[in-house]
Amino acid sequence: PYRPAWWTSAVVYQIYTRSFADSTGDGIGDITGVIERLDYLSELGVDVIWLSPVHQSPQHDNGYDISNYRRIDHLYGTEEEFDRLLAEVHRRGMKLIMDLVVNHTSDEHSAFVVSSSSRSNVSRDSYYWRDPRRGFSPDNPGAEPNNWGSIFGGSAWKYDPRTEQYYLHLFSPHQPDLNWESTRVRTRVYEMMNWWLDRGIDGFRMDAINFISKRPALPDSPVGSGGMYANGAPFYVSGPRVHEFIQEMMRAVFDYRTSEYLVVGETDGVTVEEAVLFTDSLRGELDMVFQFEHMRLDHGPGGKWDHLPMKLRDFKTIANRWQRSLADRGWNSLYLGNHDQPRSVSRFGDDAEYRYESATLWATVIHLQRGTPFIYQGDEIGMTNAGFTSLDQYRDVESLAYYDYAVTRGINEEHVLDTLGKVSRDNARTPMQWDDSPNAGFSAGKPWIDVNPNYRSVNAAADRTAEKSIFRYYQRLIQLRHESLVVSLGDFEMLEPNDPQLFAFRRSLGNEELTIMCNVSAGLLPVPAYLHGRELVLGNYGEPGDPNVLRPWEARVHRLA
Ligand code: TEU
Repeated sequence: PYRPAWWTSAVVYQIYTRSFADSTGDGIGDITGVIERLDYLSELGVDVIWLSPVHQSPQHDNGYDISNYRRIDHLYGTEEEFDRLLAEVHRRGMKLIMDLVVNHTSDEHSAFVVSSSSRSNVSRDSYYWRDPRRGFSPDNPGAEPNNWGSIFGGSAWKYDPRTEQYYLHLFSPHQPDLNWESTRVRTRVYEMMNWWLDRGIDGFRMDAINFISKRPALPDSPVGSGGMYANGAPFYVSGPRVHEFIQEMMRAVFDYRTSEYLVVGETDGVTVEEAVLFTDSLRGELDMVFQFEHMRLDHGPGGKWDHLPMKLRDFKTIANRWQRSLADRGWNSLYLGNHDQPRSVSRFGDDAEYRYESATLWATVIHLQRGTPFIYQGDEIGMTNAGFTSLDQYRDVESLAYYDYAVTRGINEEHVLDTLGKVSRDNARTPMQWDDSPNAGFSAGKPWIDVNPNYRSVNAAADRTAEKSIFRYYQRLIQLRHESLVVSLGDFEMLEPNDPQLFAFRRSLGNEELTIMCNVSAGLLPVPAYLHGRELVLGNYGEPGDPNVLRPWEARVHRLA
């Protein structure tokens, strides 16, 4: 008989360790800090914790540049503390998945140190090394092996005068791309994955995993070649051998394991067609993927830094397409935020007048679709964008690179800081706001990044005892998913697809049916007659309202009576 996978009714909580809880007073979140807060997560009701990288790293990209995959970085704690975390998570009936960052390593990883030491050594082809383009003198613009730009700005190639060749880095120069064409690389990755699963973790969040297969010729890209560098994405996003590599990985690592694991791929640029291939359980690839189409709706032609307001209709169109396309053969992850995105209540809601209402409305939209919801730390208490006003408050390699790029091209600084204030990844990386004590209870020392000054009113302690509690609302949503099959497995039908303010959809399974109605605006919204008069299962307004009208940012969940 068809037994739905365990994660169809699970909820995942992402911990960005560096900003979660500091137990030593050095201003940086750590593993013991996570252990001390596990009861909070149990009470929220989440099933899985996704822990952002705590592996040994020079921290150029806050741990997404790994120099030793089998060591915990001393910044975050000891091997014993990690094993204690794992035991404490399992003791509470939760699971722990880790980031797997294998599109690239740190440039301080021993494999890269050896690889870069000479033109011919056992590790040389573990990375992408290429000669300067003919006719150009090395380390000058145009000499790079192709015209690809790095996702963090500048060229995707760095020249190494020691061997007079360039190496490829889709991200920062401290993150050289691994050459997955090399069987030696793939074997070493699978061995490391097995080592972690043998240690007892419950799966992986696979970082940039759809970038690992590049078009072998690494050709110039015609896309966006107008600027200094082009967009190489057509030659590395979901590349020619990506499915072959992932199927080989899953066989090598999971074929002989019977526990219940979770494997989610971070696949920026993935299409629904590709996502079906990645998540169709008959193909033996991934359980689910993070797609990014709804994360680009407020990007103008110039990309993420060319910020413009999102149109709800576009969001609904994307949600409907992903729900319908993966309904039978695949599975969706459901998310609005993570450590790379601005805070969702500021980006999609109203973080001032209607912070509680809009945070709970968007949580309703995410948690009641078909898929596995991912909660980013702090979203369960409606944490907002950082409100930074000066450059020296920023830490993120991507944001600092953008500032340099923009200001050197003469864009006025005020506009650049305004854009960073809306878009920077640091918006989601300020310390978790636990209570109104100094540093929001995050640390007894000076935090590595400023605490949001609104912590005195926006914090877990205040929210949990508030009459309008976002935390308690999330608890109800999670409980609904645990209790009702129509939430985890029911069909999805978008309602009023063209309405610019109403986000309404129906879930149905057998004779069970839920209708979800959300007024994504600060105005009043008439409710279509056919949606009237059903039993209210959950709502984000305390007192029942006029059945004919939705109040500002009101979410209502009805069961067919
Ligand atoms: O992000 C990979 C990715 O898809 C990026 O385009 C990401 O969406 C971008 O940073 C947003 O502007 C992963 C990690 O989530 C990110 O934190 C790392 O910086 C990156 O890989 C490199 O490891």
